[in-house]
Amino acid sequence: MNHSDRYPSRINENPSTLKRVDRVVYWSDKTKEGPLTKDTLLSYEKKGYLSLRGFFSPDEVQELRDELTKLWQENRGSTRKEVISEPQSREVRSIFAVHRDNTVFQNLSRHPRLVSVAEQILGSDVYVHQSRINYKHGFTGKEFYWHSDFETWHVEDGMPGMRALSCSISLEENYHYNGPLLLLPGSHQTFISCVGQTPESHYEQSLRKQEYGVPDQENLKRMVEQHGIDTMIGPAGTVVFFDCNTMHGSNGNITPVPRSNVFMVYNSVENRLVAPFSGQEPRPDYIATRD
Ligand code: 6CS
Ligand code: FE
Repeated sequence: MNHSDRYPSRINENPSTLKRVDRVVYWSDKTKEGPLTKDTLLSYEKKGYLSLRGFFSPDEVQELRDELTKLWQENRGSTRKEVISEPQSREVRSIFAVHRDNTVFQNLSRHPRLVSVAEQILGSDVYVHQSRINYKHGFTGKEFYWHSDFETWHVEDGMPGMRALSCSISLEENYHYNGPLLLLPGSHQTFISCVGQTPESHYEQSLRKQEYGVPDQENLKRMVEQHGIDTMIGPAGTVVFFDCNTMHGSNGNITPVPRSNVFMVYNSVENRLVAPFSGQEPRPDYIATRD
């Protein structure tokens, strides 16, 4: 069955914008039972993100940070496909599928306080679409250019609609200077249709430095003028929940202070992946869970 493509991208040679047609908060009985108050949900619906400080205690953070360091030591110079190095060096940039391959991060992906927020916002049971550690080491951590995750997950993974969210869990203090997550509040209501054709096996390059499926500068400029840029600073243990279509990025880290975050992406079971809208082969399971 061919799913109609409600968010066509990387098809035309000119960029365009589309109004979001999906809900942000899937108000349902689950919404009433969940941990977030109605006001908090309304704020998430308006801004497309939510930052909760002190979500994890210093002890919980320390256990995650120790595991993150252990994984980094074990995977330095690794040729495993889940290990992504920085564009110009062998420095570890990201490790994918930690929810699948590592017990500590598997437990984290099933943490009731995380899952209950995701289920409340998405109004259904959820599953992990993707997990990754972004190390952004001191001195060598490079930028993540502006993008909407959903644009990639729709085109390259076949995610039908906007019913997914990311949790960025800070394992180090995120200052304004060590490459914190930058979000455009309210940008989730607009889908920027990107230009260009998705190269074959694009992920082998895009996870190091994304060049296709990135929004054009004119639309980005307009979005920043309209919404402004929020910088997600906060102590380790802060969790930022953001909608799959919230425009975001982060700068490089030339300071000595690492900015290591772990990301858990939850998708609604009502929004399971179909054939990629690029018409290409699906990306591997360590990037997009399909089973
Ligand atoms: O392609 C992806 O799925 C990954 N790329 C970016 C820049 N953010 C989402 C995800 O980690
Ligand atoms: Fe992203």
